[in-house]
Amino acid sequence: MTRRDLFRQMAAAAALAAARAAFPGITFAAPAIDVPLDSLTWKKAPCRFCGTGCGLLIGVKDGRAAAVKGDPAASVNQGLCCVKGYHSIMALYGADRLKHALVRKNGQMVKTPIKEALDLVASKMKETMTAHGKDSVAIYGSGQWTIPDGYVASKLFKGAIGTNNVEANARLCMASAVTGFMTSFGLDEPMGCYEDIDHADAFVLWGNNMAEMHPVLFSRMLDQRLKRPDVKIIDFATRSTRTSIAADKSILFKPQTDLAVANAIAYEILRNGWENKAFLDRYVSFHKGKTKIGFGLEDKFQFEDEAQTISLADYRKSLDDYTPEKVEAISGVRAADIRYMASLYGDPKRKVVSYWCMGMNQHTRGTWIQNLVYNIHLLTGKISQPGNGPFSLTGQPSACGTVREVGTLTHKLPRGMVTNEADRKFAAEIWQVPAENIPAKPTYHTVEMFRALDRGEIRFLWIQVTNPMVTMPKLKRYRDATKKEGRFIVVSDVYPTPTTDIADVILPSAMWIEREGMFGNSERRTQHWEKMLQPPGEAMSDTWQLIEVARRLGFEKQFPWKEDEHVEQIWKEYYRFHEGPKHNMATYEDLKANPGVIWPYVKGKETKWRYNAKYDPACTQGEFDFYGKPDHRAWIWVRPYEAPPEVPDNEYPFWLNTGRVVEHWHTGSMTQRIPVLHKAMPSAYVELHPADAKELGIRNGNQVKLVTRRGSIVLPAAIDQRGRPQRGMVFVPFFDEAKLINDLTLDAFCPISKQPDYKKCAVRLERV
Ligand SMILES: Nc1nc2c(c(=O)[nH]1)N[C@H]1C(S)=C(S)[C@@H](COP(=O)(O)OP(=O)(O)OC[C@H]3O[C@@H](n4cnc5c(=O)[nH]c(N)nc54)[C@H](O)[C@@H]3O)O[C@H]1N2
Ligand SMILES: Nc1nc2c(c(=O)[nH]1)N[C@H]1C(S)=C(S)[C@@H](COP(=O)(O)OP(=O)(O)OC[C@H]3O[C@@H](n4cnc5c(=O)[nH]c(N)nc54)[C@H](O)[C@@H]3O)O[C@H]1N2
Ligand code: SF4
Ligand SMILES: [Mo]
Repeated sequence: MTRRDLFRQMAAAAALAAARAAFPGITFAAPAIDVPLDSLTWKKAPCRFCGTGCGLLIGVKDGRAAAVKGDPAASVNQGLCCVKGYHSIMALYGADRLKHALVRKNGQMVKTPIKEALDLVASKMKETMTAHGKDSVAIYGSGQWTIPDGYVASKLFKGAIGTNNVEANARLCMASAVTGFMTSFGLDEPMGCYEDIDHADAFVLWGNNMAEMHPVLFSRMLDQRLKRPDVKIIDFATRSTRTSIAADKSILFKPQTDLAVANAIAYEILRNGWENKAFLDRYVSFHKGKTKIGFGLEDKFQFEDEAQTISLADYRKSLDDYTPEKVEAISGVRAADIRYMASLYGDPKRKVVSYWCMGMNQHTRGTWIQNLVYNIHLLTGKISQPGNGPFSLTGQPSACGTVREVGTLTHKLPRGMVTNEADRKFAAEIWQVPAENIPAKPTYHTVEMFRALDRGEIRFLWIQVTNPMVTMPKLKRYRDATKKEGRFIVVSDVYPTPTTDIADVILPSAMWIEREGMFGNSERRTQHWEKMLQPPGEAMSDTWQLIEVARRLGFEKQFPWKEDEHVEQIWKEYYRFHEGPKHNMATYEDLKANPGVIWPYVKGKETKWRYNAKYDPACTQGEFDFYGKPDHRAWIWVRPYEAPPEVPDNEYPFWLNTGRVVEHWHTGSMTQRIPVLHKAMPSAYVELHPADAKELGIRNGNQVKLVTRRGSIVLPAAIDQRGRPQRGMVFVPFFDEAKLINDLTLDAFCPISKQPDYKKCAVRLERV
């Protein structure tokens, strides 16, 4: 039976009675509830799914999670959830949950005691390092790693073993957000918080489908518009979605031309004299970087930007190429609409929040477009105040908490960078390893890590909480790489996936509330949950798997923690990295006592707006203090519009855009196993504009072959179903592991962030 048949069977069983038999003890959202609510014990946990970080209460009875509700005490969601949150506990109980370790023997996966599998992992690592050196072993983790998972992975690989071969899928997701923050402010993560929603008068969405991907935050915005009818929501996007329909104004632009539009808005602000002169004078400096910076399509691509300081006059002059009329010709956005957007930002009486997610991050000029949106907020001084600010939304539940704050990326340490000697020394002291252990040079970012696996520089790869054999761009190359002779792949997961399909060892993981953990959401909020359930079979948390292997490698001293206390002990050690007013975290005790705590958490108080002396105790000069930069100023950047590497032509005349749907989490490994979600959205499709469909003779449901320079796939056409692409563009979601759209995508990336662009490449359509 294929996995797809299994999902179908499980969904068929969702006819309620049958489903209850399949998931005894689960309360379905249906009239018949067989667990009396007052018999449940309720415990808090952040939602397993998106970076919104809703607080949930989980009802547990007899060792099973039986019910979920939104936590009314959680400020994020105030008792509300979306479909994924409400069904989250069902993801624990799919029929084919991995319960035992599996080891490949003569081509077959053989059930193996987990202790033996861990022995094999450790001995393979040793053997590989002996033969090929430390940089031949690597770990590829995730923004769904808990904070302890990522911390232990970083300490083991960077500190104990001594390789910077640590990366995470957040490179595919948040890397441009990080480099955007670093280049504009010198410190990562948003200055504001979700409370901005309660104060803002206008919301500009710069290419994200919030109604489906951050639904609870979107409802908070809609709620504000109901309460204050003057509130405006602008959806600036390349595709019409549910977000566009709910917005007050939908403005569509051609892919990549957001760069030009952002510059045109800045042009208009300056032309009208809407800039905040006092703010610019005191708190902003102006800079210019390199141009024509490439796309990373070739192996071992290197790029280093160089900042040149310029004046406001130079900056103003650079915008001459971006008059609304010129930009209308590039972007397809009417000059009047550009002026309208500029007027929202320019109106001193209106508070504006900008939101974005993958439209701006998965972009070959991802760092630049972040800089350009920051420019607009800096020009008008609309930043770091309640209701005013740019806000980069995160995707995964702990892309911030784990990948960005613990620093599970090749160049990062929990505090600072591997390239900085003081940072290495600081980490080595806490980790109790010699400072020389931590190499001073970063190795591979994610795309390059898989390329190195292909080239044979990496021989051993441990993959945890991510499904790269569905989610890597230009997938075929990297799938073939994993199957090459002499490569050893370990995969920790909770279900069989295309990634476990290529593994040599599969380790069954304890999932979410089956272990203790912490996540950090989009608004710098750290959230703790306790272990509520016993994991099935021999499943073990990702943290504990790493500790077991670390000890087998001889690092007992660095990993001395006790099984029932290790999360607390790890937190207490990790806490030391961020001490100080700029990043202080909550104590373990405070985390346990609250639904979540925003950092910097100083003297028992959350810092909701950073860089504003009214709220942020780390400010030492002026009303605003952008202390992340040596000049204590935020940086405005000159960044031009540059076209992407692959654009439609005669042979491949359409743009291919990819993304998500509300029902599914990424590769569907969890949500496809939740019958109601699978039934609501069973398989992938290609969305076309009705006029293009008509021209090609394609009707709803017809099979269409999509061909790019890298591969092809056949999908049913969806015309005016969930969303509508512009003419000349198509959209395909990536949740369906049976229809791998990433066989078609391109692995071009932003040269500064190294984040790939899944939103644009050129495709041909053929009716089958
Ligand atoms: N239901 C659900 N929710 C999720 C997830 C999920 O899998 N399912 N995943 C979570 C994760 S990890 C992430 S990263 C987020 C993603 O959240 P989103 O970014 O909201 O979702 P996507 O579908 O990836 O991207 C959609 C947007 O990309 C924009 N876009 C395309 N091309 C361009 C361009 O050239 N420039 C700009 N500016 N925009 C462009 C489109 O206009 C569209 O609005 O969702 C999170 N939430
Ligand atoms: N075409 C296209 N591709 C994309 C994107 C896109 O927009 N378009 N977006 C990119 C982005 S933004 C992201 S974030 C990535 C997401 O890509 P992935 O991280 O690869 O996708 P997930 O489905 O979230 O994978 C998580 C895996 O962890 C498993 N899992 C769940 N809980 C646990 C646990 O507790 N422990 C362990 N060990 N495993 C667990 C799940 O079963 C699943 O296999 O995809 C990227 N790829
Ligand atoms: S919005 Fe995100 S965090 Fe909240 S319930 Fe839905 S998936 Fe979970
Ligand atoms: Mo993501």
